[in-house]
Amino acid sequence: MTNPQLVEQTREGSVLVLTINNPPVNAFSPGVPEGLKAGLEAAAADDTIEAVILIGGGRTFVAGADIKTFNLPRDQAPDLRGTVEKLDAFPKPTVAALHGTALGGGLELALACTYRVAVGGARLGLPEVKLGVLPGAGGTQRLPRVVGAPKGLEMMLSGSPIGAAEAKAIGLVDELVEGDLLAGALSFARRVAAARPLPRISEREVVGASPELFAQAREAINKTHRGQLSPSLIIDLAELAATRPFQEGWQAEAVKFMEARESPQSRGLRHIFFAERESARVPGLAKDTPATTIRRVGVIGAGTMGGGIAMNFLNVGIPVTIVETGQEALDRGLGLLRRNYESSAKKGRISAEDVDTRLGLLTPSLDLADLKDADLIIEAVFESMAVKKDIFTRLDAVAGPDAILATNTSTLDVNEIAAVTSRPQQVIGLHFFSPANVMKLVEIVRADKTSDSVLATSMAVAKQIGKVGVVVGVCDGFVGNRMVHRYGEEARQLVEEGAAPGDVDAAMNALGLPMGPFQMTDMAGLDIGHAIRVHRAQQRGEPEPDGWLDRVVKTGRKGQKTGGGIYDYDENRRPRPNADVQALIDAYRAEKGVTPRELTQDEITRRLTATLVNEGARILDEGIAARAGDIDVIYIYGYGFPAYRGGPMHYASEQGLQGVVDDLKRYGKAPAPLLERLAGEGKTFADWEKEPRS
Ligand code: T1G
Repeated sequence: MTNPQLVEQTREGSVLVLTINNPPVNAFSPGVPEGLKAGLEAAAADDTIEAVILIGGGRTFVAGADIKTFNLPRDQAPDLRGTVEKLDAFPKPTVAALHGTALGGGLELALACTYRVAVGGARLGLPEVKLGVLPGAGGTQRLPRVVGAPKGLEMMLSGSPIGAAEAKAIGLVDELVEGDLLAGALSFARRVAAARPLPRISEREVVGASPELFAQAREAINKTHRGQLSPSLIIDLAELAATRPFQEGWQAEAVKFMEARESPQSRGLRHIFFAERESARVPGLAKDTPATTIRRVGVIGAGTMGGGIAMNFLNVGIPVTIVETGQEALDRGLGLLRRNYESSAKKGRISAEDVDTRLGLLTPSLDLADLKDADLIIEAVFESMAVKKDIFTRLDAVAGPDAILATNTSTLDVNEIAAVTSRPQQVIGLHFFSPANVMKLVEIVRADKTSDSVLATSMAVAKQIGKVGVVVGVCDGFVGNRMVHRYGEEARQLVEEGAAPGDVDAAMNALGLPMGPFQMTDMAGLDIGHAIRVHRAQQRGEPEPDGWLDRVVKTGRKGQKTGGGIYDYDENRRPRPNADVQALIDAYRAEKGVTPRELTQDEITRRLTATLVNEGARILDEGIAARAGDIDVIYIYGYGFPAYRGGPMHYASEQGLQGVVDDLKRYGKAPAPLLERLAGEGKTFADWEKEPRS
């Protein structure tokens, strides 16, 4: 199938320009290889054509292979390797003209061209590792031949793009173009049209390689990419590029690419790639819903959360007025903010003038009335409904008529907060995760009366400050905290039955979570979790919780902040079991008449993941989350679930939902009705998402 409009041929004197038009990112979709093939054949057949330019139409060069085609059988996927081979063998100079992004297969196309020119804002990279695959169209063999083994490994293992200036400096780009890219590329092409022999990257040697380099790289990925497949394959291929002829590495790359592409890890990462973008589509919210521009932000509360939230806006140049109740708390908050920026500057993440610029946008205040000009006001005070209601009542009287009033509550009922104002349609929840200036996730809590415009503005603001905003409904704990509450309950139950806290954490570390439930609790503070459990018990008229962990809190061990909680910590904050805690657990089991038993890592992992998925299914059934992919995005970005597992819901679908139901029943838990139905029908959550909605 040739789709001529996907690749447009334009004659510019003795140069043929091939423009790839496949919006929005010129992915290498079906039709593109055919169009390029037709263009190259036309150029080869016409002696008056002396050179060929490849350029992207619209906002970018080719942003890579079309990820949507990864599930196609190999022979139906767009033939990127075949196109690269045609370019590499082409008898006339080819020039890749780069703007926007040349990523993955896009950069591989450019590397197969004779030359590369770019405008200053172009970015070049091989991000395949972020999708659990590897550069499969020559990148592992050509990049090291251009930039050397160390830089090639760094780019392929990090997946991070570099700018055009750096690319020029390391020889990845032959010329930087000022002004119009096509004009610059034409001028370059005419200059090199007669140059022979044509320089071919495939004929070059790799510099900077050594057995130590590859050994160090293998050592490093054990930390940076623990448990992942494609990084080690990339290192193997880079080593082949340095030690074997091009064709051998080229062939080996095709085999290893397919191995990676078929891996569950790549399926998980590709699921999240699309789920994250899908989560930006809010059911029932028209895509063109007007979002208002946020020019000034107010933050109430200068504690850890308030300060972190403020930083997000200061970082993108939006002025913030931050309000506290007393000068001491305000000064403490400002001091923390300054220290955070100065620490980033010391690490070279920002410049010294950034520190001053950002702090220069911050206005401290002790008076809510100073928020009258703010377009968005975010309350980030103590997690008490009474306190929040008081603040929103006072805010209602001082905030501008169109201001959005947001609460950062992590569990409380946003409808109840909205109800104390005269403008519930302008009230929303923006649940940031601590540390708020670092964690990418924001749960956008849509209250019953939140207007579409406020919702659309909140989604736009989340993107503007570099966050992943996921819309959730109002319930206790929304999505993430509601799931983690159940997960914590099950984790404590596992200990009650006989597992040591360290066993439970080790199981989840093995699954790929950087922190297991008890490591996480020790970091957050045991007293925080205890207070939430007490609050919930009071709300339900139940007796105060008195589980083994509640008893640990009462001994004064509150976690890392008191030097120890469930664990003791050495000078590197490595957790070690504490004998008194273990004795308390033993005594608790004896008091409950529990004879401790051995729990395998497999049982621990299955029970904890089943618990997460079961609560996730209930959340879907109640409409608190719109998609299982939204829950996966939340649990990856908010709670450290490994992206290469695709998130809890995708992971369970891959394992088979019937197994989850069986696990729940085996350990006495009631499967959520939706989970049981899907399992019974042999479906996955992705199938559920395709079901018509009533
Ligand atoms: N394939 C298919 N669709 C893609 C795509 C891709 N490579 N990249 C983006 N999209 C869609 C995306 O889903 C969204 O769709 C729309 O384009 C805009 O994307 C053989 C195997 C380029 C930096 O990993 O990093 O080449 O939601 O919202 O913020 O070696 O997209 O509108 O329906 O992200 O401006 C390697 C992935 C592939 C690049 C632009 N390439 N993309 O960011 O827009 S593997 C990548 C990005 C490969 C070869 C290997 C970003 C972007 P929708 P967006 P953006």
